[in-house]
Amino acid sequence: MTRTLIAHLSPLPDGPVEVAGWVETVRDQKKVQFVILRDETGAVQLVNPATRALELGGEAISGLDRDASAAHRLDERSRDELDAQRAALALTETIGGLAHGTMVRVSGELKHDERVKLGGLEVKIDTLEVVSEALPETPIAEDSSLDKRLDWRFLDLRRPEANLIFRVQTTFEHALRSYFVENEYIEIHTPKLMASASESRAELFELGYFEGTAYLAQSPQFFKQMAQPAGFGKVFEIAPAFRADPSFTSRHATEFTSIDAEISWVRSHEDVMQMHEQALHAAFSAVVEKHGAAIEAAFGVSLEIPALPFPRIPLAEARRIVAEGGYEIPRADGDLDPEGERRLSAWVKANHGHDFVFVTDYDSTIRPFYHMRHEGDASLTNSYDLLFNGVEISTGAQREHRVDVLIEQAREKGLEPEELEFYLDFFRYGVPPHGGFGMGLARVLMLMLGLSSIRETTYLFRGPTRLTP
Ligand code: AMO
Repeated sequence: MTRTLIAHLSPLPDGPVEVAGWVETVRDQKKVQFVILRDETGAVQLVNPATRALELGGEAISGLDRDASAAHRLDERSRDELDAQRAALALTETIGGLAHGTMVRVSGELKHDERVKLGGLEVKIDTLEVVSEALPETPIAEDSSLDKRLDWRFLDLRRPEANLIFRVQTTFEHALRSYFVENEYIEIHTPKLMASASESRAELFELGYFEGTAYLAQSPQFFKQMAQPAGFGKVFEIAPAFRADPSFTSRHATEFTSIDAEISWVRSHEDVMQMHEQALHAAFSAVVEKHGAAIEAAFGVSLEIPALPFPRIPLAEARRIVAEGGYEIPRADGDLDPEGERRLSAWVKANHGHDFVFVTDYDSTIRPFYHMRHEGDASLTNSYDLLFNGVEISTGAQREHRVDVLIEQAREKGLEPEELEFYLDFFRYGVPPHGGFGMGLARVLMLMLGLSSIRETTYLFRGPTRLTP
């Protein structure tokens, strides 16, 4: 018989089934034993009516074990019955000794019974095979700290809520990929070993590379832009990015999955935002449809499909809104800080009923050299940040594609054009105007599910003091 996933038991008729998974709890009531068995899809109650085994089998077997000739005299029927009793007794003993986490394979009789709280069904155990034993003491409990849970991430991930996070991630990523593929984007895989920085130099991981030095890619920025003069038109990538960021906030990791897109022939950052919000709309629709009810049950979040278009607010106005709300951001001409982002999002929710907001037209002083500046006002850029439920999840922009302007802007930011020659070459042989965005996957999931840290929504978190497991 093949194994049935626990979530697939419910529609089956009463009858023989095989299930496999790990033991969550054992309730040994002596006259009857209950095991809660869990697999990747759910949990089911197993029952062993042990009474018979203990009362009949125990005595008869021990009697016969003492008197071998009596056993020999038994007729075939009695011997079969005795074997069955032996097996039942062994089963009862095995169940009594099962530690939490033990992996078992079970065959038994499925029975629908409305009185069973867990899913209205149970499986009466015929055979139970211990496939892999667990140590008796589990190193983490429900109330363990997040850090301790991360030490034992493989056990932590057995929680149904953790499992759900990564099912949601799968659906979200799949839907984004489908959006891109349906809209004729090309998927690219850019190298994560680089000869230079692509974002801030301060957050660069350096490593020995044969006789020289290499850097871990902070973003596919340069290479997704390269696809524009390469004539690819529209590209996307979902891949790791690395930042030597020493901060311990709930939203920063040293390695994270970045969702990047870049498209040709944009007229401004508005075209990028439209593509960005449509992709998110498609991905949220898929998540709400597939997991809306489970997310509500597990996290108490009633996830909504974000209405199109998302609100757009220029940074200067965002600063005003936050200031009028009584909060002073650390630098009046700087970016919003986390508290400023929270306040702006709350204002947007109250005034536009939206969980997302594009903050647009950042000052060129706080944007990288490759962002295109406003025509006629070089102090502002054709760029945006996307906030979701009070936190930045993405940065996007139209890029500067005129090589002379690009060189000038690089110099202004203290970068030597010689270091960027390979990148600058992209702009010397014909390049369409273009733009794109980068978005942190774990941040989107954290905010979508109302969780407090990207450590929960990253399969294996990497931070300044965490390189294991
Ligand atoms: P930026 O540096 O703003 O832009 O990054 C884009 C998005 O990536 C996520 N992110 C992070 N997530 C976890 N830990 C980190 N340390 C971390 N750093 C960034 C955030 C952020 O909004 N090249 C540009 C994008 C572009 O213009 O296309 C860039 O990397 O969600």
